[in-house]
Parts: sequence; C-alpha cells; structure tokens
Amino acid sequence: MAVVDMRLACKPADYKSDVKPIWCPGCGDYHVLMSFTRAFAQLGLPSEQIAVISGIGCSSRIPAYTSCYGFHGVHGRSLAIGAGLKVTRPDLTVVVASGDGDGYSIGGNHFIHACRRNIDMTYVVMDNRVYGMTKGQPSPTTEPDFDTALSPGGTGLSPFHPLVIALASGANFIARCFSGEPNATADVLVEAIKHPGFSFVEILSPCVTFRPDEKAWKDVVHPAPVAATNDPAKAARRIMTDDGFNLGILYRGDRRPYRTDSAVDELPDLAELEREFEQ
Ligand SMILES: Cc1ncc(C[n+]2csc(CCOP(=O)(O)OP(=O)(O)O)c2C)c(N)n1
Ligand code: SF4
Repeated sequence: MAVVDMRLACKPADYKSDVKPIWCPGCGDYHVLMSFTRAFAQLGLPSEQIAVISGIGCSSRIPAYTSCYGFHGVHGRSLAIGAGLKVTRPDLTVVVASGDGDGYSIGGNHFIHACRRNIDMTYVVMDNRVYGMTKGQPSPTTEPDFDTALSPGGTGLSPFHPLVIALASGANFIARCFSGEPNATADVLVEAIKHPGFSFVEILSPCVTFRPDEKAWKDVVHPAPVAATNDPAKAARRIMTDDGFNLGILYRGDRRPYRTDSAVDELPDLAELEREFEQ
C-alpha cells in the first residue's frame, strides 16, 4: 500500500471553514488566519486532530474560520478551556487564540499560570494594543499617550510587557511575529506547535479601524538580530531592552512539560463518581 506523506497532501485551504470572516477590511487578523492554515498544512496534521480555542474579541473569532475543532469561549478564559482540553485529550494539538484585551487584561492571571504550568499547547495573542470589538478602549499594552475620546489625555499608565511577563512566569518558548509577514509567522507557529510544553507567540496585528497608526508597523518591524537563546538571563536582557519590534523566536528553553499522559491515567471512573454524587 502506498504511504501518503500528509505534509504533501495537506493544503492551507483544507483548514479554512466556509464561514466568511467579518473582520474590517485590512484588519491584521486576516493574515493571522492565513498563517494558521499555512502552519497546519506544513505540519500535515488532519484538521480533526487540532483544536483552536478562543475567548471573546475580534481576534477570538478565529476558530470559526478554521475547519479544525473549535471553541469560542468566554472573555479571558481561553487558556483555562485549552488547558482542560489538553489534559483530558493529550492526543489533540491545542492552539489557543486571544487578543491583548482578552489575554492580558481579564485573562492576565490565566496567562501567568499557563506559563508556569507548561502544559503542551500554543498560545497566540493577536496584539493590536486596543479593545477592537468594543470600539477602541485602551488595553494593557496600549501606550500611555493614547489620547482618544475614550481615554482623554492618554492613560498615563506603563504598558504591560507580555514577553517579559511570560519569561518571568516560566514560559519556555517565546516569539514575536508580525501579521503582515504570514509566511514567517507560519514558520514560527510550526516551531511553536512542535515545541513540547507551553509556547507563546505574540503577533503584532494592526487594528486598522481604531489604531490606523499601526499601519506603520510594517516599516518598523525587523528580524531579531540574534538567534534564539536557551539562556533565560540572556533572553531577559534581550527582551527587556529590545524596541518591541524584533521578530522571531526569542527564547527556547527545555523545561519539562506538564505530564498530561499521567494525569489521564489517574482519572477516576466517571460513572462511579456520578453514582457517588447521586447518593
Ligand atoms: C466578562 C466580559 N467583560 C467584558 C466584555 C466586553 N468585551 C468583549 S471583547 C472585549 C475586548 C476585546 O479586546 P481584545 O482581546 O484586545 O480583542 P480585539 O477585539 O482587539 O481583537 C471586551 C472588553 C465581555 N464580552 N465579557
Ligand atoms: S475593529 Fe479592529 S480588530 Fe476588530 S475587525 Fe476591525 S480592524 Fe480588526
């Protein structure tokens, strides 16, 4: 019998659903979707072996646009849902998608503990430094001088630094990408998904409607000048001092992932638990 190499047989189009995205024309998230489907095709994974989980926001609509299993959850809780799924179904490839509001504001605590737990899943945050879906409020990554009718005079607050927080919380794979470079982003997603344990990919993805200034990101992003390090001290220095536009895999450590297989072995008999509960 002929053996089919799934990587040759899979095309990005196989991972698209027939739901038409309703993002604004020019939104960076279209390119992120393109990167997802290219990465899945490169990996040659059947779509039923992938689950894309999200919270709430424009960015969090992404599961509906893929042909993979999906769960459009509640605001800020995508990582909790993804972790629960991965622990009970370790055979699935779990990709969790979020926005900077969803992931760093209401979901900020889950982010820290997901980095710490190191469950084998990939966390993608489409960061546009604004709440797009609810019409332009500042998010944790918004610059302090973002002066709009909703934040008159700017917030005056120091932005959250997701990569530094991820590193300090124990994340073992940290990358930054730009939505406008879908091939490079797909390559990073492939590496992130293959990485054992929690992998964090921050994708700068412009909100052209509430942050038209972000269209200029395409002129300021650049590949990181040095290769990924596995030394957390070096990574900390690099990430804390970079200009916020260095792209690529910035840190790749080798901390042991959470043992999902043993967690499943130790699950009690659910029927028995139900009987006990009814008594
Ligand atoms: C519990 C709860 N609080 C607030 C909201 C309102 N809400 C919906 S999306 C959102 C922010 C989304 O921002 P972000 O995650 O950055 O995604 P974007 O729309 O920019 O892609 C907020 C505050 C909600 N849906 N649920
Ligand atoms: S509001 Fe912003 S984030 Fe939402 S779809 Fe439009 S451009 Fe994209």
